[in-house]
Amino acid sequence: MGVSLFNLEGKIALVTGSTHGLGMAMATGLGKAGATIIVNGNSSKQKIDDAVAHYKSEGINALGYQFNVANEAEVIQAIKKIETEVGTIDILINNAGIIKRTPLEEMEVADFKQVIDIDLVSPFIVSKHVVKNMIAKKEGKIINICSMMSELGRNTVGAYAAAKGGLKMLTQNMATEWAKHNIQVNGIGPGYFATSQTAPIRVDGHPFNDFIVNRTPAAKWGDPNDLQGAAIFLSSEASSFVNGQVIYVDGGILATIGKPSNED
Ligand code: GCO
Repeated sequence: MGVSLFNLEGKIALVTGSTHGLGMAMATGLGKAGATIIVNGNSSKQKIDDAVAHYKSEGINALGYQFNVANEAEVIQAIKKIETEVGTIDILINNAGIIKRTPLEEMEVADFKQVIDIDLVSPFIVSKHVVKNMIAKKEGKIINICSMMSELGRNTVGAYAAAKGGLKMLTQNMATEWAKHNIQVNGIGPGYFATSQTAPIRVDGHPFNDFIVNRTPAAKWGDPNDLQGAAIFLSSEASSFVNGQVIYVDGGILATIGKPSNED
């Protein structure tokens, strides 16, 4: 018992969407706990190479693989390549995702479907192909990045809420089906964090910026590094009997009804 409980030495972790933002923050946490990081993005090779260089500058062993998590053929090819060149994946964090902020009555069906495809179907696709070797090894960790919108609705993010609500239930079903293989599947639900994804609603003076600070008992936006502890916990021996749970790292948003703006 003790420090080895959280030690990820010798583990290989694939974090989708880990060239920036929350994915990079969580992958950095796993890397500093000893894991080798498989960096993924669907962007340019240069962006992935730059991200790998950043991880290495932090003393983290990292390798980059460009593939689109929504394209099953690309996923199959990439996982085969990773398993050949690096080794079987011990930890999978399904982080890659998009958001489209449009009132439902104005949203194009194609846009709605794209959000569902990337935020809900892709974690299924990647998990389906990574879990094969986890089942063979009788060991594995899968973490799905959920959201406040796994529990709550908000104006203009209906497609995203549908996807993230579904991802919470998919997490519970993956846990149900794969726990017998000593594979723990859980979720992390970030609150509101200062990232490029929230930049448009976080600018000073934006009504949403003030709203979130007031709605969050910790009275601030989260720092992406605040997610590292939950990611390490759910990737390590410390969570070997935790299945199907979503850990909300939200500064207390889901714990409260909120307060009037003139109240401290
Ligand atoms: C929004 C935000 C949220 C956060 C996060 C909250 O528009 O409401 O972008 O979706 O990004 O998902 O958990």
